[in-house]
Amino acid sequence: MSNYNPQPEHKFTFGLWTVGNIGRDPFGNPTRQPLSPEYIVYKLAQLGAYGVNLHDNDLIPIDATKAERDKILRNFKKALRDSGLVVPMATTNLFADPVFKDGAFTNANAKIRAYAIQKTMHAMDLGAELGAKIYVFWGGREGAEVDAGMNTLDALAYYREALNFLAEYSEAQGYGYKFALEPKPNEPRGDIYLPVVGAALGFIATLDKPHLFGLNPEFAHETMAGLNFVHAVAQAIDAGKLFHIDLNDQKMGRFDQDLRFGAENLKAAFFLVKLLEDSGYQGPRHFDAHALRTEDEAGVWEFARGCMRTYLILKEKARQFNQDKEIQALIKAYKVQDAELSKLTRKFSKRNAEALKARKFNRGMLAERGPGLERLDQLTVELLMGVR
Ligand code: GCO
Ligand code: MN
Ligand code: MN
Repeated sequence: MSNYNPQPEHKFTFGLWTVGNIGRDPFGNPTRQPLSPEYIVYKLAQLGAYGVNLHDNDLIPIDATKAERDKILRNFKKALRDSGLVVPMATTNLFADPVFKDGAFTNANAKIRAYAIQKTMHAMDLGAELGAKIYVFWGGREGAEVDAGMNTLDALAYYREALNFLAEYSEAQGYGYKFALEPKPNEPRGDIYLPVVGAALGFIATLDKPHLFGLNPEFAHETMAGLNFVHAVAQAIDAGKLFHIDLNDQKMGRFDQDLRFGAENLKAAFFLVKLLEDSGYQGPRHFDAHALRTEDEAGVWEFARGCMRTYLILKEKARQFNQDKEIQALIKAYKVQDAELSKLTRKFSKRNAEALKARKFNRGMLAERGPGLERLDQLTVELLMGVR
């Protein structure tokens, strides 16, 4: 693995919309030509990716006729067959069309809510036809700039209704989807509902079929909110809810930058890769990012190669970290063990509680010891800088 060449077994995926990003921003026109879905599929396969993901309208224009849809789908499926790429995840574009300007599932207009559910059923049909087993809900327009109109409790009730409906639809059709909610604090809405991983986890518990729902956390999104993405992912894993992941990078507190994985917060990227690898996460490693607007097509493929290469380099660094004798000795010393006390605190019983209450602790002595984090962190940094 020393050449860090991506292979399908690494399960790297990209969205059609990521490498296909044409470099439009709120202030400027596109800087790149659109690439056809088939071309993207062949290029990604050449680079060693495992799969490609899509919104319904990345592939099928929103106004396509049945005949147009069938033709596009035939060509796309041929590209998948020829290249060996798979489609593990599908999703719905519920944000681009002006009809969704005030929300889709949470729109105040019952007609628009119904249309959003209808559009999602069609998109689920499409995803299932392409073999997708993970279905992402990114509620980009589910939010508000002002709270005068929508009562947030109503919005949450509408959201729940839609997700419950669609979960039943998936089961009735035998699609076997696992649904992954993707939280984001803001952009394009001033405030988006279910803004962070914890909020989505709490909401899932209120759904009819919570076991079908999990998370699709994105590096950039928690980071925009100034939160620790690695901690958020750990919480999703701990809850058995990490169904998918959007890898990219981001400066804290900025607009959604969707930078190349590892471009900005290398240390956080390292601990994220280590968490994913150590925890045995089996899902796709999806890069939801795009090349800088400054780049031409060559830059796009450099970007894609870079995301995968950085992941593999960090995976190798995680392996080194786990095998580094000095680092592991410091971690061992950091985690002070006490078998007798752990036995008391592991599970409540009257006896344990009484024994614990009777114990004398030397608080002063306990507080005196430095846990050695400066050395441990410096060794981590040196390992990452390649001098260990
Ligand atoms: C964003 C989002 C989107 C979603 C995508 C899939 O950039 O704000 O991450 O890219 O991931 O629409 O639902
Ligand atoms: Mn994003
Ligand atoms: Mn995303």
